[in-house]
Amino acid sequence: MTPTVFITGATSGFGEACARRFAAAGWSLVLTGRRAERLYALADELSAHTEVLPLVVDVRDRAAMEQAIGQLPPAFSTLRGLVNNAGLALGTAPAPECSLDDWETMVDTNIKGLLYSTRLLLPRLIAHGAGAGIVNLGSIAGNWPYPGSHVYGASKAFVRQFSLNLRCDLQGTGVRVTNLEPGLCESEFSLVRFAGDKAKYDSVYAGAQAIQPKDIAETIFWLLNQPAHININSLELMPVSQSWSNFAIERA
Ligand code: NDP
Ligand code: 8X3
Repeated sequence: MTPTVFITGATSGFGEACARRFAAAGWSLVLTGRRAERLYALADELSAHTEVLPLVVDVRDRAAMEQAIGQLPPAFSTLRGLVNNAGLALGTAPAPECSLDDWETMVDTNIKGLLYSTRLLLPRLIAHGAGAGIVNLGSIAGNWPYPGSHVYGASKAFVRQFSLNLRCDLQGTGVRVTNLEPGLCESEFSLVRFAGDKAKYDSVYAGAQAIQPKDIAETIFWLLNQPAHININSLELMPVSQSWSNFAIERA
């Protein structure tokens, strides 16, 4: 049977690269995103290689998610993979200067959106059984604190713990769960974070040899193709150019 992967946030970055990687291997795809034009263009292109179902849906909209997933055609009644990728960071200002709207958007997308897709798709993953897997996009920001990370990092810490907890509840179903925790990766992520400021975007990646979306796609493809008896619980990766820095001390 042709395996199917459901990828949230396939209109750019990791999600788009994943769609291309899985399509190249002949997997059927369900792709989501809000930017309809981009999503349909990608689906059209990849349809030459495999079956692709584009779903224009905002992961924050629970009713829309329920409707879109509830109406999946029978061909998608079992899923081999779910890549919970849709997500974003907004800003790097210190907490006292942040907008509550931005904080809510991160919680609604990175936490609640991921919960909706997970809960709504679990029956299809369980129906597949052995070999099925969920890859959640965590981040190094969920593992390590840094200034300006506040709600973004906390949302990814939620994703990490939710991923580990899910494993407990999925014991016996054959469904695997991995929390993938990348560091610096070059994508529109930083354009979104800096509200479209290209100069700031460029300064984040200048000379850093950041990880590329296709590197992440290759990692996710590898994760979902591990032997069915193996679960990679979490996987943190950084570009070689990135490491840790010292603790901050305010001196009198
Ligand atoms: P991009 O900005 O390139 O892609 C984000 C994707 O998420 C887009 O396809 C976007 O689609 C989708 N998305 C955002 N909000 C929503 C929403 N409300 N409903 C549906 N889709 C949404 O970023 P990346 O590919 O870099 O990031 C993907 C994931 O990886 C995120 O969860 C991010 O936090 C995480 N990550 C990124 C890192 C990096 O350095 N780039 C490092 C570690 C983790 P659309 O706008 O069309 O809806
Ligand atoms: C994105 C990585 O370091 O910008 O999740 O938070 S970082």
